Amino acid sequence: MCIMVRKERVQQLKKSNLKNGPVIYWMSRDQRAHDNWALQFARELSASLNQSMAVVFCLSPGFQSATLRQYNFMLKGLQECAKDLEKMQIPFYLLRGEPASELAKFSESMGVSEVVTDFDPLRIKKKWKDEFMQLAQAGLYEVDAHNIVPCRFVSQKCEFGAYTLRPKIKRNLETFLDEFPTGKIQKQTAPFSFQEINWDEAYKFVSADSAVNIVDWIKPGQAAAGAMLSAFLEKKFDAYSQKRNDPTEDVTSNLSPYLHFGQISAQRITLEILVKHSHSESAEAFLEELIVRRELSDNYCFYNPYYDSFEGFPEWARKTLNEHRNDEREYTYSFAEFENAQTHDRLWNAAQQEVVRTGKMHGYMRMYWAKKILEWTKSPEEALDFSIRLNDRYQLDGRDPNGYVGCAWSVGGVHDRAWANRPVFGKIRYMNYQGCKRKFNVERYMEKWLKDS
Ligand code: FAD
Ligand code: FO1
Repeated sequence: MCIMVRKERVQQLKKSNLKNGPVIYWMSRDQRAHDNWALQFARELSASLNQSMAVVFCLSPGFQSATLRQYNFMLKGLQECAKDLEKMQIPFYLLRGEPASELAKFSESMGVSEVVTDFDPLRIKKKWKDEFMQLAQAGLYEVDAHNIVPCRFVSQKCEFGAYTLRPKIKRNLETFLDEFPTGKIQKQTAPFSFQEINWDEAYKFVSADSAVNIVDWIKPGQAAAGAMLSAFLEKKFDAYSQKRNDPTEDVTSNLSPYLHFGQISAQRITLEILVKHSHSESAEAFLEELIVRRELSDNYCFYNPYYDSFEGFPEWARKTLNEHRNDEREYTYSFAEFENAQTHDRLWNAAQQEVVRTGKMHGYMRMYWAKKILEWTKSPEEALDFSIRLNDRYQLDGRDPNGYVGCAWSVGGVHDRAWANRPVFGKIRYMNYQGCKRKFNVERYMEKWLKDS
């Protein structure tokens, strides 16, 4: 089988020290058996080397303080992914511990010559890959299975905003929106074999914080992701362009937890939309978010090492926030007061209750929610820290480039422009209760999320 995966998706990070040996796909970000370019590349590479192939996932305990809510969603999805792979005759191994050393040990024990892993712009993944390359003899390829237009290819710098990245994505979209090859079943060969995985053991191993409960309104896994997409396209899509910013309306896709864990491919979603709804206003609005905004987040995190700190903000934003550091804060709250929705603002408290209860705050409220944290904390650094920590603790889709950018946009004007100067915010875009009131029925939203609290 020749290599069909576009070379722009593939980055060889390290040449192998071994002449031959089996291939593994070190799965991390894109946790799915179908529509996965990293898996596809590993299959093509192993076939071209006439070697066998397996998939390996390493469970990292306490991954950036993820709680039971996120680990449950991920583990249920991995369990389904392992079954899908077995139907394709591809063995799946679940390792536990420090990923770099566990993968190096596994590779050495199996004589693995090439490891393929998926692209992820976050610092922790770069650390894992660098450590792995220090420890292992095997070569390392990285394949961008998350972005439709590969992050490294579409731009080689940190973009100012959607307006600078959008044309680069648009002119390449047609080329990279290709159909996924239907993976033919390959025979399973040594040294890999099918593993009986004790998933209950895996749960115990992560020993995640159960104070943040599992949510039951959304079912984890690849099949449920497909069902969520179909339901969105059939029932909500037409209203999306008009009502997507109204948190009292349920018209957004609810696909972000699946996209975060890679349980569904953005490319698959786009291909489905272009078949069923191309050139509608909703398609335009939705694909702007799904492709431009989402891939802009990867661009920011990949090219800006300070993606989760004040230093990462644009110069104009740091300047204006510094000028207003000593402005009087009418209210200031501790992390616990925010977490327990104990501010003076019932609308803000309602948004916090929504994410504590459901694991997913409406996108429009996330902007208001984070901007009020800027207004009611001692410093922009504390505001960014609180918003990221609260976001990642309660959101199912947390710990994602979209979240670091969402918080940095709200608090530090990333990808935004300067607005009229005002206390505390300086020229950072301001949002307030009155603005929400003009946009949607705030009473209805508060009624829904504050009742029996
Ligand atoms: P839909 O409107 O159906 O959008 C479909 C997909 O497009 C989303 O799943 C997402 O992948 C992408 N998308 C939509 N809006 C954005 C956006 N503004 N930026 C980047 N991609 C977008 N998104 C996360 O995935 N994880 C987070 O932790 C996260 N934290 C955020 C924090 C703040 C302060 C803000 C302002 C935004 C945050 N977002 C985050 C972005 C956005 O709010 C969510 O992606 C969206 O609400 C998810 O719901 P949905 O899938 O129903 O959205
Ligand atoms: N990736 C892994 O390779 N191993 C893990 O154990 C792991 C746990 C985890 C828990 C919560 C969460 O939100 C993400 C987690 N990830 C893990 C990373 C995830 O796969 C994504 O790659 C990144 O979070 C997004 O870039």
